[in-house]
Amino acid sequence: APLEEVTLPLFFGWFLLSSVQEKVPCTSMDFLKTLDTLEAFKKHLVDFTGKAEKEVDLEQYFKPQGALHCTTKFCNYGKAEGAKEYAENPAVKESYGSAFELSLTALFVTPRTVGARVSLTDEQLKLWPADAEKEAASVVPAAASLPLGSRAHITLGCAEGVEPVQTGLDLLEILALQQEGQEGEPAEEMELGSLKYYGEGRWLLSLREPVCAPACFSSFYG
Ligand code: ACK
Repeated sequence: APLEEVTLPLFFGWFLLSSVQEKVPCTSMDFLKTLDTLEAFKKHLVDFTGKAEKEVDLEQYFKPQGALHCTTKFCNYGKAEGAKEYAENPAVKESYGSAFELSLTALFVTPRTVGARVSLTDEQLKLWPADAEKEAASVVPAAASLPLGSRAHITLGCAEGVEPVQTGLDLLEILALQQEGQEGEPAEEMELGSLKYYGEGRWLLSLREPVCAPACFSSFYG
């Protein structure tokens, strides 16, 4: 078989450059540190602990998941549907190894994951699989009608026993609620931006200043 048929990666994506591999987790830690001290958060603590009285240390609750990246296509070494087609897309081939600037526009937290929303430019959307949102429709039915790129995120941490694929699904859930017209319950004006609560332990912080994260478009074999 030709080499590329046997060497499809686990996934393609943008990998944050080392200059921001530290900065983004710091911003996230600052956010988590503040979040679990807020009265609004304590009021809904049962979402995280199952018990109202219990406390939670969000910095310990979420475990880091390795090098920060924004997945474009999960290929599973070629076993995922559309993996080969994606790898052969001329836009993907041309951009492979190139630098991009990702714009992080929100941070979100659920009892399962913490992540950053990535708002893709038109140029970046050329590398986004057409079915990335539709693929999630079995879990988040409204996802199929969300704009292309809605799922784009960086996983910052997962709760014990939670797989990182959950982060994008959690983001889609929140965006689906917004699309239905749920604006979220305003919870707090923070230095980083305004925090809203979407029920069931879902929190979204819209960043006042988007974080610009230089990243390299590449792939991960593991
Ligand atoms: O945090 P992530 O975006 O979620 O990065 C990891 C990466 O691939 C390696 O596991 C993502 N991932 C895993 N399974 C899937 C899937 N079925 N669809 C989309 N992304 C996935 C995971």
